[in-house]
Amino acid sequence: MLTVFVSDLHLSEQATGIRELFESFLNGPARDADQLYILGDLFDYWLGDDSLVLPFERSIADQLAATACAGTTINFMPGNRDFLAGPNLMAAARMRAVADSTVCQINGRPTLLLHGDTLCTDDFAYWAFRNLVRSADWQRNFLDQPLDVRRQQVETLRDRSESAKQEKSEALMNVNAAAVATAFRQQGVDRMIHGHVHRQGAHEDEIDGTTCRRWVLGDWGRTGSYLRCDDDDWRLCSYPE
Ligand code: LP5
Ligand code: MN
Repeated sequence: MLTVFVSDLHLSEQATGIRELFESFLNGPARDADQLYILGDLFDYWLGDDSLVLPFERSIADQLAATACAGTTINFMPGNRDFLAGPNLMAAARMRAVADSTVCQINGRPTLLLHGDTLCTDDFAYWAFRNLVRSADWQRNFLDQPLDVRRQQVETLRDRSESAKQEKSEALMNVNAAAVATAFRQQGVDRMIHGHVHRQGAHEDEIDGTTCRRWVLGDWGRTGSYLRCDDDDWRLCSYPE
């Protein structure tokens, strides 16, 4: 059994290098795997499933569907940039939707999977923003607007988010240790995988006398980052190696 995990690719029409890297990953390590998990922020942003009419969005969905048809089960968890991904994207890309903070059996081991933003509990400004855009009313109003208006709003939001981040410390934008411990305790697991913070690493924390292991996926740039899990070895890898 081979399972691979990625997150934080931030695919966009402009970032052609990452698109090519991901396409080759889908035809390589992902095709060799039984399961591919995408733990959020596959897209730089997802404006709603009606964007599947656009050539870039459609081509990514088609590439994912081709890998799924070749035999890899693809599981998609939304991130803070693509939480508007809906059933039409899942169907077009032949992906299975997995909710944030779900315990899945990964090669027979119960493992908590998250995007990772919910572990960043010190970032109050982000939480205010998150609560707003995750409300059903807000999403309905947003999706009622034409695609080009939504794109304009999100471009403005990206600028505001980038300047807000300049004012925040690295520690504030990282996971909160108590939130990590609470997640392990509440879910009753000793393994966790997430992305979002862009700090690839494997961590071991002693929680209530149990060694808990947490793998953090890296973001994609000139190279890709993925976690490769076979039955007895879970390893963070670069792509290409
Ligand atoms: O994404 P990343 O890692 O760079 O930064 C995140 C947090 N920022 C965000 C914003 C997204 O990056 C923007 C793209 C989302 C597209 C979603 C599409 C549908 C929604 C459309 C909304 C118009 O998530 C950042 C965190 C960082 O992670 C680390 O955890 O710090 O949070 C922020 O920077 C948020 C700011 O602190 C507050 C933003 C204030 C803007 C308020 C505008 C409200 C509504 C705007 C409507 C036009
Ligand atoms: Mn994210």
